[in-house]
Amino acid sequence: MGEINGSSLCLLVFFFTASYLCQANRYPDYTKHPCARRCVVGERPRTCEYDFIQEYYFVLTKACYDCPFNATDCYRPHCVSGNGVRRAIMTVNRMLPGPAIHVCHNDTIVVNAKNRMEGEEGTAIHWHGIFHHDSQIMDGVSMLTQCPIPAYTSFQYRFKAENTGTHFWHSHAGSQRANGVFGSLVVHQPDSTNPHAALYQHDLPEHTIVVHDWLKTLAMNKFEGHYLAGYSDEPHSMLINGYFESVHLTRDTGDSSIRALMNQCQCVFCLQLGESTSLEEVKALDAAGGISRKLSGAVAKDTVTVPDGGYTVIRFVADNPGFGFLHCHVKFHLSLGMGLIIQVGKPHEMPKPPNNWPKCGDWKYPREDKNNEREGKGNGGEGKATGKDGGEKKSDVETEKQKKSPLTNEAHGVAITKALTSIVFLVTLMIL
Ligand SMILES: [Cu+2]
Repeated sequence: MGEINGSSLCLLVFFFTASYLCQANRYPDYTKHPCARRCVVGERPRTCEYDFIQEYYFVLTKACYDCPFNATDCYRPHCVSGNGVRRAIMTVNRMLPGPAIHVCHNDTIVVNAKNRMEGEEGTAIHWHGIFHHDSQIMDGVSMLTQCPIPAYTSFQYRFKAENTGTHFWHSHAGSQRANGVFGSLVVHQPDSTNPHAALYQHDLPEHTIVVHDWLKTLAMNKFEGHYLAGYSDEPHSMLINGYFESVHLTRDTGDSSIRALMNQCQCVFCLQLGESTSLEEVKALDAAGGISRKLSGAVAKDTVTVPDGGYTVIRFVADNPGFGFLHCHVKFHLSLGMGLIIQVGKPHEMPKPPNNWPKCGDWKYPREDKNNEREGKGNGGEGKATGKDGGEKKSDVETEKQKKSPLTNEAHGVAITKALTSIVFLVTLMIL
């Protein structure tokens, strides 16, 4: 993930688990969701449903009463206090971070994502860290695995919590994540199967901490300002669970302990070579035996940090047919082209979407309608004579392709563009 240098477009989320957290009970209580339970071996998996209402919102609304002057008011329902600077934001259920999802391994997560952003951009929710075997179409990557969810429509995500761990969810459309659309997603397991169980005295949903960067303006202001007017790309604040304050943690005092799960931003094999590193240099270094590998017991990650001017070697098993988006999690860098689509398997090997799966993409008049126009059968009988030129045939071919492919035409365009521009990506990806 590693979004420490960017503006709020760059989101840095660390999850810690701690047995003591000041005022832990003050957050809206998704920790009391029926699925946020102690996991037991042999228990029947549950279906865990959540409603996500995504809308424009604001820091320090009337719901905050006298916040920040009366600190207690800052913890009222629907009060988002941020860093104390009033600004428009985007939220899910008027919370920052959004609802925390805590489930047990193999539960089914159902999220009814409702886009209530007033006639503006579409959205999609990505479940960062979830493998999505056989549910790859639920990965929530806008214009890759699904069309954006238009305003005032909804989309139901449904997938199995197949891999345990401390993950998070976030919007994968535009700059919405930086504007507040994210939250934690923890897949728990019984103590007896948890290799880290001995590290905890208490492993409770209310001890999840989300640390994230924050802006005092809409992310677009920062983002466009950076590229077009030389603004800094640094974030203005760091927030902890959406609040601008310190959180007190204690270490090993009595029955308290800090158990940090920093499953992001740790380098396993990183070597910084200089101001820049070419692929050829990395290959030459590897050929000379200069890159060691840990092929057993390596830390499993969904995000790694690439040192500035250096490289990172990653390895993964391509056992999940579908289209995956490998990209820099720093929005500024992604926009420069640091992203590519990885296709695993052939289209016929990929999970098929339901029949009524929403489609998106370009549209133009189909040929039969144009023929009707030419023959005077269309509106007014004055359709322009387009003839049977190659352009029309191409259009038909494209339409057929679009029917067959799980990707839209536009998504293919994005794929090609990203693949080409990824040449500047300083990550050396080596599938060993
Ligand atoms: Cu992500």
